[in-house]
Amino acid sequence: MQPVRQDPRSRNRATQIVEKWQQTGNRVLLESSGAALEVSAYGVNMLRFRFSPNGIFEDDFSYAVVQKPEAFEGKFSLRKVGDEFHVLTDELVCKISNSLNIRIFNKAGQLISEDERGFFWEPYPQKGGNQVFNNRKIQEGEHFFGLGDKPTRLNLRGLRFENWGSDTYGYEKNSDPLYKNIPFFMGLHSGLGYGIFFDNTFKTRFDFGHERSDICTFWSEGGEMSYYFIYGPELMSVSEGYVYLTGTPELPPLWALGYHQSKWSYYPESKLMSVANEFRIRKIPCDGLHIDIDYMDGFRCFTWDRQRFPDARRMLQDLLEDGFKSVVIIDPGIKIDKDYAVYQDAMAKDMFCRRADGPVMEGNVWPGSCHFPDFTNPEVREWWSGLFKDFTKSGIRGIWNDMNEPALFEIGTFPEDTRHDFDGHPCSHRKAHNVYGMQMARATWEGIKKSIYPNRPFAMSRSGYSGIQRYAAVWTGDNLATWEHVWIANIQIQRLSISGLSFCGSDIGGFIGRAGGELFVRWLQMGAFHPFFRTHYSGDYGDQEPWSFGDKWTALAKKAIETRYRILPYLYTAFWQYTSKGTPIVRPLSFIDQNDPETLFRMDEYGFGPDLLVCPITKEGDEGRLMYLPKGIWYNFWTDLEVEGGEEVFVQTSMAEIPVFIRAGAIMPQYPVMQYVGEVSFDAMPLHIYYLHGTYTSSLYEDAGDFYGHDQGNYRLRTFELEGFANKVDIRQSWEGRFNPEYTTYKMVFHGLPFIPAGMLLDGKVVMFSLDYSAEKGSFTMEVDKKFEHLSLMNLEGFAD
Ligand code: MIG
Repeated sequence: MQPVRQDPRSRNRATQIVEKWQQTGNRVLLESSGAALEVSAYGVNMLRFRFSPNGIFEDDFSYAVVQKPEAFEGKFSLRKVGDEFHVLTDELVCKISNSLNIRIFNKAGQLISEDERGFFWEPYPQKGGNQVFNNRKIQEGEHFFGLGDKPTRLNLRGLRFENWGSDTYGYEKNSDPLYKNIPFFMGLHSGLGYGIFFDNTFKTRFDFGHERSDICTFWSEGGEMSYYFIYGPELMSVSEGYVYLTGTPELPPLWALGYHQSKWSYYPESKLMSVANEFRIRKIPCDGLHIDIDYMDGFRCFTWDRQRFPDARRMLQDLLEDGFKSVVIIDPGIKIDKDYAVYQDAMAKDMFCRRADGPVMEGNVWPGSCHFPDFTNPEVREWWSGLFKDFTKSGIRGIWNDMNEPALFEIGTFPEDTRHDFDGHPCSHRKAHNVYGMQMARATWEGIKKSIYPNRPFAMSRSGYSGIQRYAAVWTGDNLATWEHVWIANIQIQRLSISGLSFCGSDIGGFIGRAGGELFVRWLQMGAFHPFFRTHYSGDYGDQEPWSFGDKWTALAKKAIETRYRILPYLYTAFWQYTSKGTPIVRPLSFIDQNDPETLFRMDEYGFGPDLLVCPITKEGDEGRLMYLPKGIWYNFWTDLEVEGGEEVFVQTSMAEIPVFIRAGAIMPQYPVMQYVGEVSFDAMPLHIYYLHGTYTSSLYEDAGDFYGHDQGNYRLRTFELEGFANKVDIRQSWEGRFNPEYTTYKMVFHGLPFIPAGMLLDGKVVMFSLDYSAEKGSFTMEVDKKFEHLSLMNLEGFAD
């Protein structure tokens, strides 16, 4: 092997000529000056780049990526063209220079992304490895998005970040790092969107033109320079491509999309039960009740405090009968206590992390001195999963993984020398830190999945690495009860969602401090349009239940939660799209219309599922606000007023609602209000039809809302095609799957019809119908058998045609 030549700037890079090149299947290998580059194809728009300073690659193992290049069957070839090497798919041309510099073009010849210095490294002997870098040029007008939970403005241009999962109690705007480690970002310039996933679990850093305004760099304190390049050009498909690589989650149980109430902590039993009763008495819908650490016996995981909860099983069953699903918290720290069964078992089986010099690693958390399972060891995960068997059979339906950054009191996290198995690739905490939380969530999810089968599991996690979405919903941690935090939560949820983590939410009302009624209600109104909808608070500053702020606010809180229950079938359909195709549920405006330059600068408004547009109110006293609607026609969700998008408008609301719009052409299913998922069955499914002069396609996905029947075809996916004319509207319905919901008819509500309906054809036949007219909204309602394939509603003129 040739010695690596020193770069004048003291950093190393390949500087000579590519002396070897070869292709094997979907992989290409180039060697230059002792360094090596492997390029492989994962899809026509998806390439992976791996570099090695000395020609030796690590064992190819990833906790994040679930795909293999072998699965890609399209064209992939290598050509030597003059001084360069070209790697080609049907969509991409990647040009590699002799010094292994890379430029990537689409097939139209447009430059998508290019290296500046490209790959280089710095020997890091004191840590036993290299720091690996990648430098790229920022293109003119380029915007950057992604990176998970960063609490900062949406466009990352000009900023610099670090990924090192941390317990950031009371974080603020621009705090960094936070709990999650998602080394994935997207770039957009000249209408070309792409993404880069840097699959490296060491501490990683990203700079989007902060140090040098036209340079984007990402680097790591160890491991390999291995990254995936995903081309869109649509940002939405880049985000989907990332989820394709890192894995889709299972569909959650429908109840988990309902409202959740949480506090640190509801205890004893009588307190928890009175909160539950209060929901039912006041008729405020609620599905999830969260039980925080004080249920444990001296903070010992998998135990109950018998004084506070004398008969957990009976209590949990009573709650289930009343429609409440209990979610209990679990921590990674296992109390050092020789009389505690979980501790004894773990010690006997050698399940805990050890220090480099041998002893079991010890750290302080809630229970006092603890040891910590090494979740990066498959045997430990198996053991941990097994602990849920007895624990959940009492009636627990969800598990909440906390403190899994991992967090320690006093010293923050594990000492660097702590050893980890890393699935058979032994390493120190420097490499395992950022995946520890994900592997805990994985073991928990597998445990609860097995133990409550055939019910679907629900798990949530505070920390996580790329791929965490396969195992858990996430929340944004210990925020504050301030107006600024409504703004922060709004951005974090958009960012998490495009970073593969659509099942996300914030602690509504703020975890630390106490919201007033108005702040609480405004936050709740936004949370009703976030995928995970939970109020949680620390309990140190006063109550934060929907009825804690006086009657006026209680009524408004109730209305916000009821709205959530109405839109559940729409949201569930968006979840189906997410879990099957990776489509982000929440989408920034730039993901809705990236060719409209105005959207690139917006971050308050966001899309919720395919057809809703939401704009939270983040200032005290405001009863309306300026917002931007993407191009097209929109209906005010509350008043039915039509608005033409493409410009900023002032939207008047009240304390009762925040601005919400629905896209013209959409057909939106809604449930009647219920107190919890499945409480009532109904005969007529409300379908809201928003007239459009033109065509539009909507879907409705349904299944049992729980269990695994949908894997065997027991689901129903309906497609509605709307076509609107001046005097007529056509709706064509088709479906697949054999799930047959109980309702027999649709209660169709037509919004914005430009004509008065006088005749109807159902599957070609003239039928009699009766219409209800609402003068307030100008909408028409009628009931129709759910099995139609083609419905035409028209005015007299249209009928005469
Ligand atoms: O050190 O379990 O973010 O949601 O209520 C605090 C108690 C530990 C931090 C979590 C928070 C939870 C709290 N936990």
